[in-house]
Amino acid sequence: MSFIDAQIDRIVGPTHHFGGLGVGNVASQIHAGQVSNPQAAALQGLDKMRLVAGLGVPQLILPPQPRPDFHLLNAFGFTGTPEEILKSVLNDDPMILSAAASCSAMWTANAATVTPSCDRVGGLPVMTVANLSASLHRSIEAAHTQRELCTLLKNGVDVREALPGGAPMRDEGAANHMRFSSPDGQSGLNVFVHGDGSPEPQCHWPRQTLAAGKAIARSHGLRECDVFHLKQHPEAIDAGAFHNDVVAMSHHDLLIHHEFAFAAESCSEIVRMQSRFQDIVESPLRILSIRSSELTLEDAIKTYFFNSQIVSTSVSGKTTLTVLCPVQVQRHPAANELVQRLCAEQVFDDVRFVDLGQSMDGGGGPACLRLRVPVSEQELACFDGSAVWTDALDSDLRDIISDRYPCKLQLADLADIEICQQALETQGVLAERLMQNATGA
Ligand code: SUG
Repeated sequence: MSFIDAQIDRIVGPTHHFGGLGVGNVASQIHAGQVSNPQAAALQGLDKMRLVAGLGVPQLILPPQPRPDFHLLNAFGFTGTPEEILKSVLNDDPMILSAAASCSAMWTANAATVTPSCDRVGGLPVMTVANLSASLHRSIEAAHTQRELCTLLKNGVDVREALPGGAPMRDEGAANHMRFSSPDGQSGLNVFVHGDGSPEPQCHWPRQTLAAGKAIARSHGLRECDVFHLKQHPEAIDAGAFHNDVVAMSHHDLLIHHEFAFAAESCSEIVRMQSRFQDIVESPLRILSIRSSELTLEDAIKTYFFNSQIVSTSVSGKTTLTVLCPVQVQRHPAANELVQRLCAEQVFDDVRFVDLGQSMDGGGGPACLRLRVPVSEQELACFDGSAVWTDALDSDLRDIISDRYPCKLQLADLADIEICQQALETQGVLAERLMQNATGA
């Protein structure tokens, strides 16, 4: 049986704005307070989904999570009519308004950690929803994400609730998890990446803990010999690599990482990983460490080179690897040269450049915008059909977004009841259109 990576993306919501809320996230902080374009953000996301679906990769779509989240505002003591609540939260604590209206759930690589059935000692594929407890605006995603994933994946995947425990159990999902496998997706090794522990970064709080990675590995029933824990390089975290997928990309038997992605203490674990891979897959794990002389850490973070999205398709036994890079890579001489070199060396068969400017300004590139779920064909067939990308769905979603989304938004606009009501209604219209998809509308 072979396994293919289904990709789950989410439509960016109509309250997309630059709140500067991303912990240790340089792009989010640089763009804080700038005027956003929610309509462009949502259309850019759909462009990427269309590209991926067009390559023959299963593409699934989630609607935006409802924002602003009035339950959160009530829980923090803001009461009265919705209009009064919005005004008083803007006056008292604008950061809370920003968190309640954040569309950060668009970065689905942070939705969950996924274990396919073939990596487990027995049973269904399993997912643990990420608690995202390093930041307020992201921690409010988990409960809704769990309900959505349960509906989407029906009974085909055991979707587990987020780890309890708060800060000591900080978990950011698949952004800090890599899975290596044979080209048919079988025989997986699972690598969890954390940032805590000595030596600690000096400027930014590490978002993922070793304890969280260990808890997920245990509860997913992974074989101990196939689990590896790597530590992020503290300098990478300090430079703005708040997630591992900002400095490392992985697919099947390929790991491409910046030389400063992992702490020196992780070297022996990487050696153990290579040796285990060779034992079970009977071919080498291809590890390409990119030197700073080729691409500095700063430029890697600026261009999000390592956040490129790798997808593969297999036709008559021939696998084609396509890499979707942000246009920032194409525009940057060293990063562009690097991807062209990797194509010339046939590490990739093709490169496509995608303009995700609105997401990039919040610190999310192509790979942040998708959750990979390795599934067999039978498992995929059990998923909820309403989320499956189709031409007709794409076209209707674009119409709704073009008609109803604002093209300019700033934090103060989110205290406007009409803008918020329109946003909540639009999220309902998008969810409704997705639901009709199951019936082939
Ligand atoms: O968690 N940005 C997100 C970006 C997530 C990127 N995901 C991966 N690397 N997989 C974050 O920092 C910015 C929100 C704001 O600034 O309003 C934000 O949450």
